[in-house]
Amino acid sequence: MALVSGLIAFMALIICRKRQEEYFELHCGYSKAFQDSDEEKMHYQNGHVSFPEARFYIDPHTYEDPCQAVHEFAREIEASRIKIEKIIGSGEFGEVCYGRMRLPGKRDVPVALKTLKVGYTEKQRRDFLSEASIMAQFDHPNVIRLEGVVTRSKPVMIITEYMENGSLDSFLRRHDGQFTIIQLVGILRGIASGMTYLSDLGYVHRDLAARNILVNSNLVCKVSDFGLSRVLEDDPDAAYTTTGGKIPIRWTAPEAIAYRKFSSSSDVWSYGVVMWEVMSYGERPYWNLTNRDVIKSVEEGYRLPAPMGCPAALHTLMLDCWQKERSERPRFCQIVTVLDKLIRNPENLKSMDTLCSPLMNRSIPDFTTCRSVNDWLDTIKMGRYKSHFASGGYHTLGHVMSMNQHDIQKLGVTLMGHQKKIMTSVQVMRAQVLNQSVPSVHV
Ligand code: ACK
Repeated sequence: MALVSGLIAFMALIICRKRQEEYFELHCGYSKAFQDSDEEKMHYQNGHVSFPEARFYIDPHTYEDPCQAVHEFAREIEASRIKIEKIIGSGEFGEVCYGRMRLPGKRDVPVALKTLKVGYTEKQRRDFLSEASIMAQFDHPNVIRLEGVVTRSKPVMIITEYMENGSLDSFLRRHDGQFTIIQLVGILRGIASGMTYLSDLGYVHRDLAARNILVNSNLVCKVSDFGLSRVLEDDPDAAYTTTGGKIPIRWTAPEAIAYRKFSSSSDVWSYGVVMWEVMSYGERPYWNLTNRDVIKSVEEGYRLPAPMGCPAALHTLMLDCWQKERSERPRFCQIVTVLDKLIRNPENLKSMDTLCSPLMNRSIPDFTTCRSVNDWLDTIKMGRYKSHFASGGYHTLGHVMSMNQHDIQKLGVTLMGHQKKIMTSVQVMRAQVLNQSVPSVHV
């Protein structure tokens, strides 16, 4: 009798626990990973509550009061500890500033301050702070770090680490051609590592693009721009689709555009576009094609060509990220592995031969239509070297076509990326003029 009643009590206990777990999963949107001891083990570290064994991030919108979420995850910082020094940009909710933060017993640190503009609605405040609730749950060297929030005084602020070089797209444009391929692969590796961490936590970014990656003074790249409503209210590249959603078309996977199937696999597609942005030093994906044409071209199977000087191995990885079938795309952890191998064996980055698709040929300018050396330099966006060519005595395209890499160096083109770009287009022009087949990958 004692054995039977013991067994019944034990089973009842198991059933109760299971029900409780199901309830939490259903109502709180997070799983057992966050129950039990994990909750007891949370502790504050920098601006975060840290979860030693966290497996999933908690969507703050599953809280009845999302403001409660922010206080649960993020540390409140007294406004008197912050000194705003200058405005560095603007976001959907207000200005972004540079400032300094001094915490008791610590040296002051540079910080970025996202402010909520005056006259906000309650919904705006909630949406604004939801980004902090999400960010506070992350702790990875390639994900922007939250220092804390100011909510008890105005302006309401989100305080993050300061990234000296700002967003990646404009950073690359400012430094066109100035990095080695290995440095660029290092940048890509960092972003893939941050995304591996986020996807492992079950976080789908939905707006991964070079403009949403920040770069610090050591060239470390960190994924930023979290939150849910910000997808995609504050993204100038987001456009309304026929289904009413606002989506950054050029960066978004076809299934996410067509029926809003956002997943880590659609983030991988966007990552492929980020790779392309990085290797082309911040070129606009699909150039001046309209959004409608981008959707149509991608649907028809066209893919972005390898940027000038981009190793074939990297373009192949991009093409893998742009597989139509999302299950065939690599996972972020696999992307990290591939990039690590390339960093360890840089000779694999030497080949420029890659697959060719019709859209790729579209990217080859027709140099036979260039009327002068200056015209040609403008076409390849190397107009800054006009005076170098003129003073080197290169006044005609015929003369230019006889150049080799050494001649280009002698003109004073010191950046390796620019030398390659110019040399490649000289080779292509030569082939076009001689009516030979053009090595598509080199352009
Ligand atoms: O390209 P930027 O200088 O980098 O301009 C934008 C601007 O604010 C609006 O978003 C910059 N920004 C945003 N967050 C940070 C940060 N944590 N550190 C440095 N700059 C930032 C971004």
